[in-house]
Amino acid sequence: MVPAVGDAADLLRRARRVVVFTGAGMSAESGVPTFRDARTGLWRRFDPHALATPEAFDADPALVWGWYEWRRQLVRRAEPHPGHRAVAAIEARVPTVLITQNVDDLHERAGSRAPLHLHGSLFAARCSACDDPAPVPDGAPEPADGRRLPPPRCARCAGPVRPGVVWFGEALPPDALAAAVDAASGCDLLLTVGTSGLVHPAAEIPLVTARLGGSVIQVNPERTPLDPVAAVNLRGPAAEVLPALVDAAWGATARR
Ligand code: BJW
Ligand code: ZN
Repeated sequence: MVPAVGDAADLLRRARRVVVFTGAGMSAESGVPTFRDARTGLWRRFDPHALATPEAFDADPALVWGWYEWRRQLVRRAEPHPGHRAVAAIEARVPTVLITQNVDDLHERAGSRAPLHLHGSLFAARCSACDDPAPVPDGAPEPADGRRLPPPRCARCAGPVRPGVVWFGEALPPDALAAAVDAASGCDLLLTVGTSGLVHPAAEIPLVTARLGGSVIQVNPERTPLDPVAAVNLRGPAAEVLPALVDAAWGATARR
């Protein structure tokens, strides 16, 4: 059993309103790379300034679109793991709001109903000129990582279509952010999973709960800036710790 999982299970069992807040580490064991991990993070191999800013898209739309198409196809091949299903099991047991920074759809595919996607989605796209929603092409030829692929053109104004994700310097979707702050303010327990807690304003969500007297449980194999606000730090991988937590709270049948 993961050390301290019993303490965390007590908090979870007693909670009346829960927030689960996830980052890239949540999907790591499904084979989706994180951003900042020292050996495998995307930002070790790719420059965020050249790929994840509006200026980068304006300068080289085919480079940026090709990189996102590569990531989209990687996610399409990935499968949710037992940690994603454990989150859905928590939702089935306690009123829960799931807030994710992830742009993949693994929570949805594990049975979570309506995650708030603070940083958008790989499976949404819109015109970079007129903002009209645009379809995400299905079955595009897979570009190797770093290979250019010209973006589709907007049906209304022929502007280049961009990924529906939130880049550095861009505002988060206001409705999702407001709902997230609301949920973090009103919950008695927030479970933060697999985030480095470095990217703002999302990183402030667990702090909102802690400041208002709610409990924070953190699941992460590494130390993060959120360690001091967490009542319990569960140092292990999401795919192992989350099922162990649900089992300890309600028994193994809760995950079926
Ligand atoms: C495991 C595990 C396992 C591994 N199990 N765990 C205040 C202070 C300083 C800077 C700023 C500030 N406020 C704003 C800023 C600027 C900037 C920012 O935060 N910069 C910092 C990096 C310094 N923020 C912004 O620009 C934001 N916008 C903004 O502020 O707009 C203002 C505005 C207002 C009004 C009008 C206009 C503007 C936008 C931020 C957008 C972030 N976008 C990205 C890319 C999304 C698209 C894409 O996917 O390509 O979002 S960056 C990237 O980081 C991605 C992630 O969602 C985000 C967070 O990363 P995350 O999820 O925490 O991943 P990692 O890799 O950092 O950590 C993984 C963790 O998992 C680690 O801890 C591992 O140990 C752990 N782990 N395996 C459990 N198996
Ligand atoms: Zn357009």
